[in-house]
Amino acid sequence: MEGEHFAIDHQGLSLILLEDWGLPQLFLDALNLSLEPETTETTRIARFASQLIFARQIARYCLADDGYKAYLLTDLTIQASRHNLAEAALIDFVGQVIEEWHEWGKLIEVHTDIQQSIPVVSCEEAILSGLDLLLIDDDAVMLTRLSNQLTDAGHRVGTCCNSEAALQYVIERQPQMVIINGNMKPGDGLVLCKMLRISDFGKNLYFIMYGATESEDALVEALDAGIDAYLTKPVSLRVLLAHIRAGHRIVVLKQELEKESRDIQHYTAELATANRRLRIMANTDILTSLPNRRYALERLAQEWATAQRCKLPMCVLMLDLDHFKSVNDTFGHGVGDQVLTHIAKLMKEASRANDIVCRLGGEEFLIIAPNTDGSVALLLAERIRISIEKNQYKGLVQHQLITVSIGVAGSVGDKPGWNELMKLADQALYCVKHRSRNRVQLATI
Ligand code: GH3
Ligand code: MG
Ligand code: MG
Repeated sequence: MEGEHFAIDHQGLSLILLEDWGLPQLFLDALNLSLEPETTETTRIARFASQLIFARQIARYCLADDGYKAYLLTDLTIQASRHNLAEAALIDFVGQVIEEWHEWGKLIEVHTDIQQSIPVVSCEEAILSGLDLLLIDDDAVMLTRLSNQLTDAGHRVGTCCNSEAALQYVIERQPQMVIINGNMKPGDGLVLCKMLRISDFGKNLYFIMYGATESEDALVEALDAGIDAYLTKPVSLRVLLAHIRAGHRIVVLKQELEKESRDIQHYTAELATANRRLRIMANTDILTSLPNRRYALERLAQEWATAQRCKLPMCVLMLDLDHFKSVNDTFGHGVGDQVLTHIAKLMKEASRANDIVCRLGGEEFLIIAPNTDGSVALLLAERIRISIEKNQYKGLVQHQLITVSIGVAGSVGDKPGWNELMKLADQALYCVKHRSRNRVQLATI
């Protein structure tokens, strides 16, 4: 299209511009060569060109979303091994490139949050762009003739003269279709086909076999071994090309199906993450980030059941801030919120790792203390009370100290139940509030 309208395409234009800007000829030649189908040359320019191809592949990988990355990785790993880069080193290197690219993006104000997904190639487009074929025949004349004919028909053709070489080729180059002479060493082609069919990369290959035999048994054996189409010799090029086109449609459909399945996996993973986030949100108090009432009650029931099963003591602490209303009345609700967050942090810091600090609502908190008897729970409560008294929120000028009242209740054996335990801690708290405030009290059963 570019060529039709402007008599030059963007690649040709880039080369002219680079030349105009004084890029040395060696670089221009390598760049030019890197835009051609890959060669097996080993000249300095060809090696440089192959590095540019590799760099382009890395760039594509860096821009890809997770699904496309998985799709590109196999090819990238093969390329990396050609450049003596092991897979682990490649992953490290690519990670570093992505990181630096984001940093550069910030510096030069270029958006780097690009996520390209696998380009969908329609059947027609794919057929027009030709296939990567592997041709296997021990007859060198046949191999050359067919290979030339298929190349002329627009395909990229690799050739092998035995099944060992073919196996190696398939593993390294992953062609889309294999065309094999069924009359090489007896059974050779079928063994190769069976072997590839059980591998991940071989199961999607399209196999065409041609051979001299016309027997029904041989045909059935070939199809059972995983061959997709069988042609009898002499092979008509027209019929072979028609089979390749039919096979190509299947190859493309399989690729599309695989992409869909990868997309589904991707969305399922995203959904699972979203569900987990939702679950966390449903159990978390938005102001203090502590577990909320819903979580507190569920967890209390669980911890109580564990304590019963393991015959361990456990305690709960009910905490209520003293005269908190006056903070809101004096400084406003916003400051009140900040004080609540500050105190939640103090409670968490003064508790042990196993204690579960929750916000029940308003200025009321609950701490579940597993494997803790009453005397230890009283020490914990006192530590929290003192911490809140000592570490006042800065900014409450000329306000009475913010303090907390705490009721503690414990259970040993199966009495009292977890409901009762909460009620007892609440009653102990009520007693503190009525007698004085800024105290802790253990409930009596
Ligand atoms: P007492 O010592 O008897 O517990 O007195 P108090 O003022 O703490 O208790 P009361 O139950 O009368 O008032 C609790 C106050 O807590 C009322 C409300 O303004 C405040 N409060 C409850 N939830 C929030 C909140 O999410 N943010 C803020 N800023 N204040 C809250
Ligand atoms: Mg209250
Ligand atoms: Mg209160």
